[in-house]
Amino acid sequence: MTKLKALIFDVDGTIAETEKNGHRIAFNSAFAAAKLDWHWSVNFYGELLAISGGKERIRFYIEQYKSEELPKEDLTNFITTLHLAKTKYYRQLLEKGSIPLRLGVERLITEAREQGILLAIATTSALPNAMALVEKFFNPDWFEVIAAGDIVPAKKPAPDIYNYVLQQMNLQPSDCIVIEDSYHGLEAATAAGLKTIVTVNDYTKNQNFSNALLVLNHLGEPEQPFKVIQGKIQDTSYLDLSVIDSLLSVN
Ligand code: XBP
Ligand code: MG
Repeated sequence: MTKLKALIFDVDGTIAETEKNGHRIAFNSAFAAAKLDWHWSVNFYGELLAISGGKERIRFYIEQYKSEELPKEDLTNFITTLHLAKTKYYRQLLEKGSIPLRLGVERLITEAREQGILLAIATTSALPNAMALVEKFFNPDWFEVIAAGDIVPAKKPAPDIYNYVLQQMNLQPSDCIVIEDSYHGLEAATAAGLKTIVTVNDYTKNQNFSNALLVLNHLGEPEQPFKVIQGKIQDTSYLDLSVIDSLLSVN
């Protein structure tokens, strides 16, 4: 009998590799459309990911690197307009299929639906971006709550977005497992009392995941086994609900 009631998914870097080939490209397209000669390379964007949230990331970049170029008074409007354009480009990239799901995500979500395990999303990304991804690959109705962007005052690593999801679902942290990809995400979930499985990617593979239940390179498939980076797990090649349950019973 399963103890698990809900799976809570992060979006960016977890459900899909959205950062390098999605958000980053969209930011650069928005900069070009605004006639700004700004360009965020793959490596530089990795550094900028220390700042959660697209609007916050643009503001940080301007303050650190471009403070001479822009008037201070309407900076917030300027950032909002730039970010709206970025959202448009990001959604176009998703719609045309440039950003595939990560390995094992569709399988695990299908299994959860079949077994009556609830699903939720907790992301720092703006709601239109999260919705575009859910609509492309899934169906918003499959998720009890899609918590995104500015719905809470403080973004990850603050626990707000996870606390919000728990409140909306009326569940306890011990009822749920979070799937995340980053240190910020893990810290947010942990601070909300939630246990977390991390699937790393190129941007996050060297981060500190000592608070995670398990760290994998991806969720795996029967024919495409995951690598266990941290933690103990039964002899299996992919993460399914029975593996999650067995993890919960020993932790
Ligand atoms: C990732 C983020 C987001 C995206 C950009 O959050 O920090 O800011 O990089 O998205 P998570 P927006 O991994 O929690 O989903 O431009 O829409 O903010
Ligand atoms: Mg993430």
